[in-house]
Amino acid sequence: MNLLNSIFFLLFVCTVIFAQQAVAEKKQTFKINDLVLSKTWVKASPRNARAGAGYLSIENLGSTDDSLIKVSSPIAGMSMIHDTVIEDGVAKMKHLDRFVIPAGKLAELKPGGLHIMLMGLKTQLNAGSKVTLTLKFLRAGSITVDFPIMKKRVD
Ligand SMILES: [Cu+2]
Repeated sequence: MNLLNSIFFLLFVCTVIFAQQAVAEKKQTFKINDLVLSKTWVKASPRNARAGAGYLSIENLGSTDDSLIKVSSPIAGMSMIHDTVIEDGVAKMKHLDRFVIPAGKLAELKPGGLHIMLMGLKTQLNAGSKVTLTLKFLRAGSITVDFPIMKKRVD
């Protein structure tokens, strides 16, 4: 193998490893009692942004409704559950005390809809880094998960 081939081979190996890590991150799920959390991510935000948003999917495998009742993160002064509502043609964010995940259903928090609002950011939300979030559910209990920071999630 000449030098150029070696370089190409290394690039190939690196690309394969990187792609596998990306897939592993995408498929990562977390189980807490009857709930399965997936597609966790926080949107990368511009320099000096004071607020950010986190998203995930929550599947309730149980036969009883559950609710997300509290969110918190060490990187935010305050974390809240928000929904997006259209009022007079303008998208506005609405604070929710709780968010119900019906029995046997999949609930999705995603851009343009429900989200976890991170306010009073203490650090920048840089893509490639992670945000630790603790989610408290009425029935299932609390779970702490590292949400990867991404510019955009495609899946
Ligand atoms: Cu919000």
